[in-house]
Amino acid sequence: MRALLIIDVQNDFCPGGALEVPKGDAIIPTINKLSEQFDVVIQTQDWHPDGHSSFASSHQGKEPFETINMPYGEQVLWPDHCVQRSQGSDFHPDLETSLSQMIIRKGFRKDIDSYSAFFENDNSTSTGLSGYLKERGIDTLYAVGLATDFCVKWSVLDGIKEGFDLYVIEDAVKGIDIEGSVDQAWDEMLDQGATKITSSELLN
Ligand code: VGL
Ligand code: ZN
Repeated sequence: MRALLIIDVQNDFCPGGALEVPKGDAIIPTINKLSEQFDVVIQTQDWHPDGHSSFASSHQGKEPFETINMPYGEQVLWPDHCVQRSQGSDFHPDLETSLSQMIIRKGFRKDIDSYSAFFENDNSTSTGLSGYLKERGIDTLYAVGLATDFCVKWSVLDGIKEGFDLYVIEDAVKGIDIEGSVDQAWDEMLDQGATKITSSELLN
């Protein structure tokens, strides 16, 4: 059985948001159409506490988009974004959320960031999504949302490692693109066995 996985379509990742993905909102109409074609729709929501360790503002003298070493490895520092209960953490108002059966929140532990829908950035703390999908008999995922080069990429790579078949819908994802990171993300995803498709192959 297949599921649509809608990653982080939240105000802060859309134009005007704290960590905006250029034209991030442009994929929303396509995602809404796709949702209607799926029996199972799952969403993720980036959901950070105030003062989260991935925020540059939590590290003296650091600016957004610099990197630091965390106990679990290298971490890009971000502007404050998707703070729990803030308007920026809400799903974009145009996103159809009523068809979603499960919303998985991630990044709520202050000391670990979580790009992936499956594992936090330490690569071992599970969000529980893999077990949820397996218990429901879901073996194939179609990934859409934001951002191609971070949360989409890590969700796809971890999903493959967890044994799922992963399709990435090219016209329903958008990236932040730091120094070629979108092209690199595609290379990594395809290299690890993801399949790139367009929404027209699924919509009729
Ligand atoms: C994301 C950076 C920080 C994402 C989340 O959704 O891609 N990127 N937090
Ligand atoms: Zn985040």
